[in-house]
Amino acid sequence: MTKPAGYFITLEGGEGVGKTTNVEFITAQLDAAAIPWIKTREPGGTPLAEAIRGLLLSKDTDTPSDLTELLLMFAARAQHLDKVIRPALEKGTWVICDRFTDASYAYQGGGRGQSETKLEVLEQLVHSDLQPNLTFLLDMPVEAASLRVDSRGQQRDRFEQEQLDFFQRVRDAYLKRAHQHPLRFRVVDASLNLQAVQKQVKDYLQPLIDEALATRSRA
Ligand code: Z5A
Repeated sequence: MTKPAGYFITLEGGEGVGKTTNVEFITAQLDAAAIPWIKTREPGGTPLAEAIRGLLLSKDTDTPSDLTELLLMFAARAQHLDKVIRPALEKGTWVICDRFTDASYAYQGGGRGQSETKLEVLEQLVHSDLQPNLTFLLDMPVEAASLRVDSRGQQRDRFEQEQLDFFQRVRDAYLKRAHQHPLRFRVVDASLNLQAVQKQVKDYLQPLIDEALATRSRA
């Protein structure tokens, strides 16, 4: 009997749309169904990848060129996949990841203007064999999301200090990705109150949980 592989779920969206908040909500749903999970994030998720994250988000190092930024995102991702994501999925553990490759298409592609060809080459190189089973795109107008970030009262990192037109290009690129991959993406209206957002997330998540429970009961 082969052990069922875990599901790979990613959360995407611009700054402050509620990804971290909804990672917690999803893991609570998995706990309720006794499904094993880990939560992780990008860039980051391993000591080396977290060190790369520190360099990428810092305002104090010399500013990376757009190509350097893109390559560092995928370098961190390769490490994260090898050390954390693939081993967990192979054990049957679900992986809930705050951002993944769609963020590179949105930020380095849409935001910085790196070509889709470069992104596709790196995606092929790093994870041609693996895509998320489900991607939540938390979508809302960039002005309102920016107010949420301000309300946290923390210092803005190197990405968060970009202007609204940058975040509008990021949002547009995410919506384009969702349109190109309709089977994998679920677009959630993140501008609603938390209860309404979590109802949408739960409605989209439940079929996967039901499928996993049915597989378990047949095993
Ligand atoms: N990046 C990249 O460029 N390329 C890549 O390939 C990858 C990443 C993987 C770090 O990401 C940066 O890396 C990111 C893009 C780049 N920079 N930006 N911008 P990050 O995910 O760590 O950074 P972030 O997007 O800024 O995440 P965040 O600030 O932690 O936001 P969030 O997780 O989406 O939101 P939150 O913390 O859950 O919620 C924000 C606040 O809103 C908080 O006070 C909540 O209580 C509140 N909230 C949440 N939901 C609601 C609702 N529904 N109503 C009202 N208030 C709410």
